[in-house]
Amino acid sequence: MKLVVVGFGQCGGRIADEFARLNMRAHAQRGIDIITGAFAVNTDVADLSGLIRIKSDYQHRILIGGRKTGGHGVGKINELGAEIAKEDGDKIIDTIRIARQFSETDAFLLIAGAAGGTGSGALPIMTQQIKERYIDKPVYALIVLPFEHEEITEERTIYNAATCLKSTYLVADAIFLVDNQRYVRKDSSIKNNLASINTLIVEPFYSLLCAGEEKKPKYIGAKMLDAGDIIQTMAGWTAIGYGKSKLPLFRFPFGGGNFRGKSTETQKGIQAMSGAISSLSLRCKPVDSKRALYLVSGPDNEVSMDLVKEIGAYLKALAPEAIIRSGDYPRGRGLLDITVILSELSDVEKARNYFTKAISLISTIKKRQEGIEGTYGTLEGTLEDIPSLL
Ligand SMILES: Nc1nc2c(ncn2[C@@H]2O[C@H](COP(=O)(O)OP(=O)(O)OP(=O)(O)O)[C@@H](O)[C@H]2O)c(=O)[nH]1
Ligand SMILES: [Mg+2]
Repeated sequence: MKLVVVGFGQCGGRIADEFARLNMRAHAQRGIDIITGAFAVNTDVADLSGLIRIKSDYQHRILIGGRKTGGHGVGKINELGAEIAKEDGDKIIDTIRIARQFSETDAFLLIAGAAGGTGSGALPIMTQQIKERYIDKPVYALIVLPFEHEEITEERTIYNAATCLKSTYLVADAIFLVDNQRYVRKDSSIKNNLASINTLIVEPFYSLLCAGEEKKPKYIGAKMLDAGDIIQTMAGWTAIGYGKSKLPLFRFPFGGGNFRGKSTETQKGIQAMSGAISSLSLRCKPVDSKRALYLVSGPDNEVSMDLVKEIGAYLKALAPEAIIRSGDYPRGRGLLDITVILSELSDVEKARNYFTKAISLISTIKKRQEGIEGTYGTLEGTLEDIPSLL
C-alpha cells in the first residue's frame, strides 16, 4: 500500500518525517516504495527547519498562516489553526499533488497531535478538503493523544483534543489513535523519548505497507495482504499494534516437521500476537472492534498457513464480533512479527473522557445551564456536545 503522508504542526511533521525514513528503509532493504510523498505543514518556521528526511524545499515543508502568525505558531489556539487551514488549504492541496508518484497513491494519511494548536486545528479541515478533492482515495488520520501531565498543566489540552477528535471523526475514513502516555519510557529525557516514541509509532506500518507492494515471487505470501484488505478494514476509531518474537537463526534439520517443532512455532506466534495486542497504540477493548486485521511476517520456513490460522483463532476469541482479515509475508530473518489493526471500535474510553471533560469545561467557562442535563455515558452521546471546527 502506498500513502501520501502529511504531518501538521510539530508533532505531525516529526511523525511524517519518520514515515519518510520508513520509506527510505523499504527502498534500501526491500527495493520497494511505500510512501509516494511526505509533507510537513506548519505555522512555525523553526519546527519545519528541524525536520530531517522530508525534502527541505518549500513544496514539501509548507508554511501556512505566515501573515497571521509571523511564522511563530498559533500558541495552542486550535481555532486559529483551523482558520488558517481554511484560508491556505488550496495551497496545501496544490502542493501535495506534485508528489512524484501521486497517481500510484492508495490513500492519504494525515497526522497531528491533538493537544497543540496548528496540527489539532488544521487536521480536520484538511481531511475534509482532501476528501472533497480526491473522492476516490480514502483519507485516514493519525491523531496523537497527549501525555497525562499535559492534561493537568494545560487547560487547552482537553478542549483541543476533544474538538480535534470530534471534527476529524466527522470527516475521516478512519482515525488511528496513538496515546503518547502508552509509550513513555521513564529512563530517558523527553526529547529522546519523543524521537523514540515516534519510531515506535511508525514501526507497525513497515511490513503492513510493504507486504502488498512486493514484486519478487519468493516474498509473496500464500495469502497476500494488500491495499484492498487494509482499506476494507479501516473504519472509524482504530488502534494499531506490533509484536515480535525472536527465532533461532538455525534450525536442526530433523526437528522441523515434528509435533514439538510445530508447537514451538505456534507458541512463538501467539507470543508475538499477544505482544501486539498489549502494545496497541491505544488502550481499548478488542471486543469493541467490528473489523480487524493481522499480518504475520517472518522467514518462509517459519510462517505456515497453520500458524496464520492459529493466530487468527486467538484474535477471534478476543474480538468475536470483528470481521478479521489476514495475510502472511515471508520476509526477514530471525524474527516472527505481527502487526494488528483493531478498527471500527464502538467505544474508546479515552476519547469519551475528553468529550465529557470538555463539555464540563465549556459549561464552566460559559456558566451556562441549558443543554447539559443529558447523560453522557456513551461515546456518541458525548460527541454531540463537542464544538466542531468544520
Ligand atoms: N509522539 C509525539 N508527540 C509529540 C511530538 N511533538 C509534540 N507532541 C505532542 O503533541 C502535542 C502538542 O502539539 P504540537 O504538535 O507541538 O503543536 P502544534 O500543532 O505545532 O501547534 P502550536 O505549536 O500550538 O502551533 C503535545 O501533546 C505533545 O506531547 C512528537 O514529536 N512526538
Ligand atoms: Mg508548534
